[in-house]
Amino acid sequence: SEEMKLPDPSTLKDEILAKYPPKIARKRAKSMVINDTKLDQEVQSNVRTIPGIITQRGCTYAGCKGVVLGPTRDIINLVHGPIGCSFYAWLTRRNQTDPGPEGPDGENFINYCFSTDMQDENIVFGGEKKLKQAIQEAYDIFKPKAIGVFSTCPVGLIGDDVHAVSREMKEKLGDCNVFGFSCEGYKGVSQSAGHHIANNQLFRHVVGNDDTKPEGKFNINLLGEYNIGGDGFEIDRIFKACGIDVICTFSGNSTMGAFEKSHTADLNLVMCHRSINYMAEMMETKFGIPWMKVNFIGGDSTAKALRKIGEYFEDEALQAKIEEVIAEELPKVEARAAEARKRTEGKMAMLFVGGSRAHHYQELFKELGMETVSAGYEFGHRDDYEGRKVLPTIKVDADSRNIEELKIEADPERFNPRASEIKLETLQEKGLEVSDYKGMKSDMSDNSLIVDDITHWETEKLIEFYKPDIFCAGIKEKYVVQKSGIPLKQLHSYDYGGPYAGFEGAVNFYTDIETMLSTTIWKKLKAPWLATSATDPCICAE
Ligand code: CFM
Ligand code: HCA
Repeated sequence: SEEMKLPDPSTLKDEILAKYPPKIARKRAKSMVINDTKLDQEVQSNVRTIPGIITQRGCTYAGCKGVVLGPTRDIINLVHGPIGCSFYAWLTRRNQTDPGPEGPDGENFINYCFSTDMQDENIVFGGEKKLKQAIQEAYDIFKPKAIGVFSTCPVGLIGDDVHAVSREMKEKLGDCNVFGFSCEGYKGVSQSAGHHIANNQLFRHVVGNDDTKPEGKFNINLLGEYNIGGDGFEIDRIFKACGIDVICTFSGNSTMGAFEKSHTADLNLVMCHRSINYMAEMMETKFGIPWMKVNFIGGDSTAKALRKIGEYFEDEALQAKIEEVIAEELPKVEARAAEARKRTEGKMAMLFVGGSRAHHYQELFKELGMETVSAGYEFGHRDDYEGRKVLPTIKVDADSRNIEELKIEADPERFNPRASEIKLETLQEKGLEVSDYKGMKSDMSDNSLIVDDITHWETEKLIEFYKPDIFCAGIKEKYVVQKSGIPLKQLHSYDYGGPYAGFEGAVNFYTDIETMLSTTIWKKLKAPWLATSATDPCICAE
């Protein structure tokens, strides 16, 4: 498709900033970048949200308990805190599960909501006793393989030691792995700090506990895939067709057993880099497993990711099989895109989501002939915008504060010989992007507007300026955006649709977007705040 010439958003940026007090305007200006792909522009990110503005962000506890550990079936995730932290996080993320090889009776605690239900008394006199009782009770009823204890804000404030309690209970119970997370909501500036804490504890307490060697020929882990709307199932289907064995997915539909033997894989594939890069790095250092960034969002990206895996293993039979799968699947995807494009070509999209999807999903819009005029992450870091080239001395990521760094040393006894044989440089010589990756910035057009941790005020002004054809964000944004006449696609939950990953996912996405863009209902809506009277129905006349 012809590249669209985007309008210069400088006046928009000025107008937005003019409303803020000077100090805040200065701060927000650094998070709003008018993209120029020729320049090395810094996008300010991973800094504290300004108190008083409406942010899309969530907390550290959400990133740790909800995002990383949430999708694991057979661990009991016990929240130490007042009941609201559990109740309002109960089954709100659309990570899907299947019963697993053990069938419907296999362990699956995901539907439960476990909490110590702290009361005033526990805040005043301490909650450790109550936590011990809760661990004991959960163990007696469910006999789980593992219990994770998640700290909410008050726990850090009153000083309950979840790690000491977990150690004591692990010893007492004997056959249950109990470990804690200091993931108090305020520990970082967003969910991002919670990812890091989750990675560290999972690595320290679980990964590497089972040395059983895999039987397959091409053994990989898929990192940063959480099976939202069944994405992981679609990717598994493709891997299976290619003859690639998945030892463990971090952490969609995962089990403790899979985590425990994940260090026996030959290669780590990283899908959502933001949430799980720490695990990839630690597994590379300790077990010699290289990692590479992949993207299974979009038909072409999926094909590209598969080919990269084929190249990595340097196996002709595998590469032939991969080509066979692509030849079978991709034409169907392209045909659907071509059909949908009749109604989507030239339309404008905006994406403000999390820490990776605001980038990955631009690919699908591109395949629909659409232009992303503005995008940003809720909690991405600089490398998610600007990309990272691996030069051992340079690490762009300054990382979250207050986090105890995990010291890891290489374990020569358990180094994966096949994986470590293939050196990083060799892979880079072959042109494979290994341990480095592109950020959002280089994939966006000049003059597009990148906004980190977008505020509600900025959202309204952007909509007014661009009048985009579709806005992508989450549940908090959905209805207010739709009331202003713009359809909103949730890229967190997929609005009960999906999968959107892989080949079949791309087809689903094209159809859903085509439908949303073809309906005329949005143009008939008038925002309630523009109502002329109390009885105005807020529907525009034909
Ligand atoms: Fe990674 Fe995610 Fe995302 Fe994320 Fe999330 Fe999510 Fe997301 Mo919601 S791990 S960064 S913390 S891709 S829960 S599955 S949709 S904000 S863009
Ligand atoms: C989270 C989870 C969330 C929220 C989605 C939303 C998800 O950040 O705690 O705001 O609609 O994907 O479920 O990102």
